[in-house]
Amino acid sequence: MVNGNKATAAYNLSDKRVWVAGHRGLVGSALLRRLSRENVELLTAGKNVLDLRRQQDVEDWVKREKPEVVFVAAAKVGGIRANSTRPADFIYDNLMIEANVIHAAFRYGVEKLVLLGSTCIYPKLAPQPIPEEALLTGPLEATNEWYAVAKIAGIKLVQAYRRQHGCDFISAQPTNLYGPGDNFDLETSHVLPALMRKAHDAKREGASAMSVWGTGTPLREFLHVDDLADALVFLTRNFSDEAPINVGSGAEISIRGLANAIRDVVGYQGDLIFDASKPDGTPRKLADISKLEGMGWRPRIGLGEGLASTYDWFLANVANEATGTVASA
Ligand code: GFB
Repeated sequence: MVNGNKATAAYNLSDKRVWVAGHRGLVGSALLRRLSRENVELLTAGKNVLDLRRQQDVEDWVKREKPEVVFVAAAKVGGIRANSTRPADFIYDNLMIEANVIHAAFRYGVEKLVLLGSTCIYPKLAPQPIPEEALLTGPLEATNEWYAVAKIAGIKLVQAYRRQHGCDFISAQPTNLYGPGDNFDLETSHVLPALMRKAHDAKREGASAMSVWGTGTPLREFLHVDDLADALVFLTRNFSDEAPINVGSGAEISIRGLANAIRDVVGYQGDLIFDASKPDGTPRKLADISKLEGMGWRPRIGLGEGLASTYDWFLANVANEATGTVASA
């Protein structure tokens, strides 16, 4: 049993039955890779087996499979365009997944649950770098408020089940993620895989330029998903508190800077054309990771190394497919 706002002693993961909900997504697949190095029994359920938006199905599955640890890595995710154009999917799917998994975890005695949030939960004009205390202190960024509201509800569910039922549930807020298993579909993806695909296609087609949405001035922080997975295992062991905790790389780059770095990795020498008819979104989003660093965890994969290995993964797994979509985690 835990107090609502008090950290407890280290949690022992050894020999536990660990369910990674959303194991085919960017985060879930990284968690499987990371957890394969631990002495745990991994549980997964594909979308064809279990629809996490259906409460009874989720309760039946948790009752039967008896996970002791749960990672809620399942979510409807996407880039700025997908968030803006499919608000109902983003709020409904995420609310249902979180509520169903968290409630079932409570009912069937899950020992530890880790909910994945996002730094877009913070106000559009939050102080930078953004401390966890900025939550609910101002209006959200309009392009992703539906997703953000659902993720804030998830944080509140975690807090409520801690306070009322003493559950050892926590929530982590990752910054913008990338890596193997990402979604490279130009309509629904985040910026990093989108620009990688655009640079790759432009090089292959001999195009003189590639398009970059917005003005190129927004600043973003990127974290390799293998670093995130490592941080999540660390937090499972060492963190028990109702307050959210940020997970980031601590380094930010402009969208123009990112586009240039991607051109270098891909070997594309054409121009960048900035399409100001597309939204910039929030001007800056750098997470304050001093709380996590203060506990002794540090990111290891720099952006240059991460872009190179992600491009290798793209070449091996996606480049020759028609669309390369992995639409939701
Ligand atoms: O990654 P992204 O789609 O989402 O866009 P957010 C980041 C920035 O890159 C925006 C620009 O300024 C985009 O206009 N950008 C430039 C592009 N070219 C492209 C392109 O080809 N594709 C895309 N997608 N962007 C998301 C939220 O916000 O962050 C999600 O919508 C989530 O809910 C995620 O929280 C982490 O960083 O703006």
